[in-house]
Amino acid sequence: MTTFEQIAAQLEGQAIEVPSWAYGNSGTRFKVFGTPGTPRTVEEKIADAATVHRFTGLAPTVALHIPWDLVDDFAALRRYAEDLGTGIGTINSNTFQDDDYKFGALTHTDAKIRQKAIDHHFECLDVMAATGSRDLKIWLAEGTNYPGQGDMRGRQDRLAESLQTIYERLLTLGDTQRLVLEYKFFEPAFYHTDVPDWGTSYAQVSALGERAMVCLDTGHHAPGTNIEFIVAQLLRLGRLGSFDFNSRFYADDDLIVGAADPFQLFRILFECVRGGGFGPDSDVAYMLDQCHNVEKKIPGQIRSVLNVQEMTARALLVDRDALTAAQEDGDVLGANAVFMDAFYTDVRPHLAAWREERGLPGDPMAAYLASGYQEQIEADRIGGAQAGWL
Ligand code: LRH
Ligand code: MN
Ligand code: MN
Repeated sequence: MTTFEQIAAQLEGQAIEVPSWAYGNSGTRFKVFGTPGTPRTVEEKIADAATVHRFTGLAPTVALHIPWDLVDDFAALRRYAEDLGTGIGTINSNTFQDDDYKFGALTHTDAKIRQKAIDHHFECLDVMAATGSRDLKIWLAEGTNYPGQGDMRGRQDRLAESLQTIYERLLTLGDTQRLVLEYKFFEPAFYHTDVPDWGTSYAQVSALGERAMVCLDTGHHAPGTNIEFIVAQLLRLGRLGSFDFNSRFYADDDLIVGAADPFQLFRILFECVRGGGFGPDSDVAYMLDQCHNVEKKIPGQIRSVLNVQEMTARALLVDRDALTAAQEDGDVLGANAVFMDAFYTDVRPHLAAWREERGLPGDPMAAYLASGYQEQIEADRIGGAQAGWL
């Protein structure tokens, strides 16, 4: 049995990026409930993200979404974030809220519309140059609702061409920047989606070059999909760029990661540990892509990053030698027991002590709730903004 002491050092430096949009008001198409204390500006979202990091030590960067988080001076925004102890991470493009993109953006048949969408990505690259961000993340809302509505094959070809143009410009930024292409099997298009699955994303990014990767959003699969298998395969192929973590009961619910199915999160993180997708030598970016419809947002984010940390610790606890031995012996139940022993280990007391040793609160949630920050923002911020995506 592996002990917590044996794996503690590997938890050092774990980073889970938080999304700026998690701090805005959100809901469903039926109702958006306002939450007292909701940020009114990008700066206030960043201040809240920095607060999550201050109490957990787990979330050193915040992802931005353009144009939701558009400001005049991104270099100044970067300094503002750094002064608060956080950094600006992934830049997300947005081609899903403009009438011109009703029938496609990077796949559109009209070259002018395609160019407009490409230019938007160039603008995102300019933002990255100012913020020092590594990753440009692209999720496309493109597809069709009816058989025959579009030429699926032609759309793939145009997508490849548009992505190539964006990728070539990205390479001029420096040696480290990456393009990360996210897939989603449905919504807002329902008959066909242009990047519906990891295979399509993989095919598209492989054609671009080494610095183009796949983003796996845990909410973007059909029910019952073995997501950890996809993780294993993408790591094997060297193309797992990043995670958008969240959890789901039905579809793209964007609920707190690890809330609906902690065991699935454990299995995913085990494949990361197993396949070189975790630790200082890994380039895989761990991010949250969540919204908090009815709960308070900062506590929701604190709970989320702690869930990832807890399941990471449990995944590290799997006795890999014992597991391999049982697997090779054909000891079906023995192998399963090794796996489950780690999953059922309660690491929370160990993690509390681990945090205290590092000058962090043992119970970040309690410390946040006692800090007065929530009361302060509820008093100060009147008329908080809605998350941009609704
Ligand atoms: C699409 C998505 C994508 C967007 C975010 C707001 O469903 O997961 O990552 O950028 O939601
Ligand atoms: Mn996502
Ligand atoms: Mn999503």
